[in-house]
Amino acid sequence: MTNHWIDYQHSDVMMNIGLNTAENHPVSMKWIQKAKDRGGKLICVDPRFTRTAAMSDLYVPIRPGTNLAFLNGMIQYALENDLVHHEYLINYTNAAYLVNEAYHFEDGMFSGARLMDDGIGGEKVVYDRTTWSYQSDEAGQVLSDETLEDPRCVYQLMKQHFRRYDLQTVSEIIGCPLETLQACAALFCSTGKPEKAGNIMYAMGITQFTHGAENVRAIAILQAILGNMGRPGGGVNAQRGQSNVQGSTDMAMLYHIIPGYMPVPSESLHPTLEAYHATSPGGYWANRPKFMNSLLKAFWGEHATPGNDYAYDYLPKIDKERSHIATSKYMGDGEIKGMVCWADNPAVGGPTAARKRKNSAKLDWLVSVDIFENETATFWKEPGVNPEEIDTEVFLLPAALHMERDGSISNSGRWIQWRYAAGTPPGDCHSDLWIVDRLFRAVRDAYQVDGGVFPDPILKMNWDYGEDASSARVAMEINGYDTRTGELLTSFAQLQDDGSTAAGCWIYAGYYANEEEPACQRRIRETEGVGNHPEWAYAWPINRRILYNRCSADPAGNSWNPDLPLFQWNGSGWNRYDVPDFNAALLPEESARNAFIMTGEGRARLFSNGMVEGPFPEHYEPWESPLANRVSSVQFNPCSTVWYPDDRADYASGAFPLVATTYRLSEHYQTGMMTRNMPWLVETMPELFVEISPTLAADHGLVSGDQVVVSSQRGEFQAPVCVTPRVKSFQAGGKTIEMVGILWHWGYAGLSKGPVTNDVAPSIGDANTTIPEYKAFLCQIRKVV
Ligand SMILES: Nc1nc2c(c(=O)[nH]1)N[C@H]1C(S)=C(S)[C@@H](COP(=O)(O)OP(=O)(O)OC[C@H]3O[C@@H](n4cnc5c(=O)[nH]c(N)nc54)[C@H](O)[C@@H]3O)O[C@H]1N2
Ligand SMILES: Nc1nc2c(c(=O)[nH]1)N[C@H]1C(S)=C(S)[C@@H](COP(=O)(O)OP(=O)(O)OC[C@H]3O[C@@H](n4cnc5c(=O)[nH]c(N)nc54)[C@H](O)[C@@H]3O)O[C@H]1N2
Ligand SMILES: [Mo]
Repeated sequence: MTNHWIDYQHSDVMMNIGLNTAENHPVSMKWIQKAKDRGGKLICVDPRFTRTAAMSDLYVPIRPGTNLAFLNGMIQYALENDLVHHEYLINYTNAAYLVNEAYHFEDGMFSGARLMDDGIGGEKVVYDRTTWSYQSDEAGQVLSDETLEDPRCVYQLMKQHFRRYDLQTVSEIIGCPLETLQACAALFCSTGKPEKAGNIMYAMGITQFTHGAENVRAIAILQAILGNMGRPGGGVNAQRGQSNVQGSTDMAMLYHIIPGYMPVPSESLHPTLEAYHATSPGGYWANRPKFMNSLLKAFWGEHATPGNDYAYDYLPKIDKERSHIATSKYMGDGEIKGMVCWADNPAVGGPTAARKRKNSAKLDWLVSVDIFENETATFWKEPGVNPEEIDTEVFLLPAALHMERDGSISNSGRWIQWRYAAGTPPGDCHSDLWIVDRLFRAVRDAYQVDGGVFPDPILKMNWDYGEDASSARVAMEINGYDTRTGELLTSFAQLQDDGSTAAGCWIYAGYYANEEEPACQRRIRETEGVGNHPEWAYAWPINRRILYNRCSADPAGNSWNPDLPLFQWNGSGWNRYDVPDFNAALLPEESARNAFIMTGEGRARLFSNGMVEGPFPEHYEPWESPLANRVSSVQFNPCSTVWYPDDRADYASGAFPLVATTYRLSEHYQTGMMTRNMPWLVETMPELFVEISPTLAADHGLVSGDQVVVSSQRGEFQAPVCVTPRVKSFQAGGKTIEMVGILWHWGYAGLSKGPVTNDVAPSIGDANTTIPEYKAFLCQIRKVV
């Protein structure tokens, strides 16, 4: 999130897209309501009429998997009707920059396309991104045209690219009436006025697609051209999911990053520390060697020295893709022998989950660290499976609940807040920290006694958190310290690359700086200002509440919205309500040149070489779709890896004519372990069901409560139907397309049991992140008689 929940109250228009705020993030609804009370408008873009839709001023139905056509349509509308924020565009984005003459786009493909081996026996498009660059003069200075008239400037290339996404075309792709789309575009693009702020919030209905990352990028572009970034009430706001998923992502839960969003070192790209540092991007990232060397110092302490490249060789290097989908595949191939499933239940939550359970049987051992005995831990006794045929040894380590331990939690708005234990765990249960500490020490002891192929990374690890693993000691290590004095750091600006500092996660530097009263434990409410509450908890980085906040004021330093000043230049300095995301010692005109400090050019990138599929977002259909791509001959994301080619249904066969999408209920949580074991929640929502429209029900002779089998190319399950007008068919591409809404909270463990619906979901993912395409695939239903 660039902003935070409380900041929603300042939005003039809020777009809730691919997200069901009212049911899945109910607390944030309070701040949406506050904005509405002040005259703000809420738009809800969703295939279903959700409870969020019921609260909105405008509901926009959308065929699952077509967000990019919709968002590109919004961008096109803003460009075509000149609703962009001009001064912002010229000063804070790369709109005026001239692009390499060799860059081009034709029929769904960008320049540089090459068909390459995908590493698993197939092929995919991997772009050579050389032409996705700027023109520069002999001195290396980027050329630009502030009149925005040069045909090679980003702005003109954008106009060319997005021209194909007129609202009529978009309406035919996404299945939303043209008038609704026009009303939506006019309302949201009204925030292009300098004094107005628009906020886009999203979640899984944006990301869970083969082109999910491009959806997010399109949101960023739309927000940049309307001048909505860095402003109170604006921003690109991902409403994060699991409690502390923000914190765990910051700490490198994802396979392709290490703490603080640095890339995981790869064997081929970064064989040495020097090679790793050489790939540091420009902008503020030029400081990455300081963050990295400090991280290595935190890991290996006195053993990390300039002489051994700060023990860089101890850090494991990635060899190939290790995403969720990939890992399960390699497990099935017999390459992976053991798995630790820590607070994870892939037997229910993973795509094509039956295959994941089958692949688990190939493991020699499986450890489940969990508060319940979930489906993953009991895969060997799933109904229909014979335990005698499974050799996997399964260990269950009982964990403590979050209420039974202390530590920090980072919320969607990046606020790191400390929690205190409210009880002690029962029986043999222990906190996850206690378990990981004991596990590490046991492994270290084993290495000490038995030796091993490469014991140094374990034996020399800087690991001492006390007998019972103190979370405060871990927090201080993450916060960072001076390695000579042990003094805690107060800011990441203090980090050095010479071994004099250590820090477990550079963006967290300062959150635990004062041991007596750590910033993340503060609870002081703000009495004036814009609701940033700077002394309540600690927002990373450096307690900054709104990112890119130089953009809240014009180049001269005047707040775009005088009624809501975040930064206002007073002639000699800034009146401020936030920590500057820019060099506040400079004159306003100077800092304005570097308003997006993390990018090399200091500007928001409307044209970028950062994504694998292209410099501009382009609509492709989901992997399985009922329609041919309307805007090009490229059917689905050509850069996605196809892990299981035989898993794809051919729409033309007629076997799977319906579109499936999956989503959540308020009463249940994820794979259901934490809610299907609660009698009162089971009582409120006792069993699985699927939702269909009255018209589809009529086609199949179904009424609510009838049992159906839902099938896909990959599997099937049985459930009762709920016939509801919340679900409607779509008129798109000259067809009537019906949808089946699938919940995925059930499994064969726990108090309330039901089929694992993810058995029908496809194991294909986004080309940048490999998040599975859970939200749009083909299926069929048949009545059980
Ligand atoms: N009660 C409850 N709360 C939760 C959770 C839970 O399981 N239960 N899970 C938590 C977690 S981990 C997460 S990640 C978040 C997820 O939060 P959300 O993203 O809100 O969760 P979903 O219900 O999966 O999906 C949101 C909406 O996307 C819509 N959708 C499907 N396809 C499309 C599409 O193509 N375009 C658009 N625009 N919308 C589409 C669905 O109809 C659905 O209403 O919720 C968190 N909060
Ligand atoms: N079809 C479909 N599938 C989806 C999604 C979708 O929208 N559609 N959404 C995806 C998303 S966004 C997510 S986040 C995943 C979620 O997938 P999972 O993370 O696998 O699902 P959870 O049910 O949250 O399971 C986590 C496990 O953690 C355990 N647990 C809870 N608290 C603790 C604790 O303090 N310590 C330990 N050790 N264990 C604990 C729970 O008992 C549970 O067994 O599912 C994904 N799957
Ligand atoms: Mo999630």
